[in-house]
Amino acid sequence: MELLKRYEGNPILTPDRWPYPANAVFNPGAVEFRGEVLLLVRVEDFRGFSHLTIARSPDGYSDWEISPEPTLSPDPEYAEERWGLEDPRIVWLPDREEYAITCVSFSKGGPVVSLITTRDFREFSRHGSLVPPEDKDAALFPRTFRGRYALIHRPIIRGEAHIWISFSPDLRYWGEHRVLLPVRPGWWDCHRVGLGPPPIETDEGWLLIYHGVRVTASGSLYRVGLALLDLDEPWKVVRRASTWILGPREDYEFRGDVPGVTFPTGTVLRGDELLVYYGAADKAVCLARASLRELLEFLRREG
Ligand code: BMA
Repeated sequence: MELLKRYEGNPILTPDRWPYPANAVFNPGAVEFRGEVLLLVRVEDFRGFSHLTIARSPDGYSDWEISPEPTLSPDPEYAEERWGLEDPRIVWLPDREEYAITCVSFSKGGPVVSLITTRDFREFSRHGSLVPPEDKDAALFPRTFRGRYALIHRPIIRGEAHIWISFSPDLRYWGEHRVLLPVRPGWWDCHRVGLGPPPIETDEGWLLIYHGVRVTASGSLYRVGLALLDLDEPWKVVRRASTWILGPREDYEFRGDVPGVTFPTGTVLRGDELLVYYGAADKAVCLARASLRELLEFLRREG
């Protein structure tokens, strides 16, 4: 049984139907905003730099209305944004009554995670980078734990690319760093792992959708896996599925700038239906859906 079912209308967003010249549109943040699905899409221009642009749809599947110009472009005042903004993840922070966007900004020192907040997706406040480079694939939890914000991210340390969790009292000073989900030598997720969309709160724990990389003779394969974290102590992994639930298969997942990539970065939950937005082959935005209940059952069985 297929847990994540691809939408028949895939890819839902492509560079040739973008309102201005773009080489690739992919790896979007996703959120439900004012009754619509709002995607903050990574757009790569023909210099090879990325910025973020909003696309909205009333149902999350079709009728996408794309902003005619970039929503968030790299700001020259912020040195870390020199070579662009990439791969945003979006979370609503109820205590601050604003959205937290964690994206990768590309500095001279390497990729690093930046925090940008907004209430309305029109005006944005920049908070700079969170932890030193090299770091990527980050999202905050939508709530605090014993008064501390928690960040999942993927630093590269001594060449190792595991998923980490860190804590902060104020979103500025970060500590209590721990490895959360390591790569598994020999497995499909042996070379690199990184968080996908922000963690999803369920009765059984925080559902993590992550990508795992295996390097092969003809390039890297980016597939998608699942894990479950303890609800109150999210540094504890309760379950981790052994098999991937989505991987490159369709033409649009092989035909692009980086063939063999499925890279989820945003979800929208409607009742039991989970819409998962992912970048395909670093070229286009795609959609797959799952039943949240089925994903949790699968983790109970396979985790
Ligand atoms: C990762 C990120 C993603 C990209 C993926 C596949 O390291 O840079 O933006 O989609 O590689 O190229």
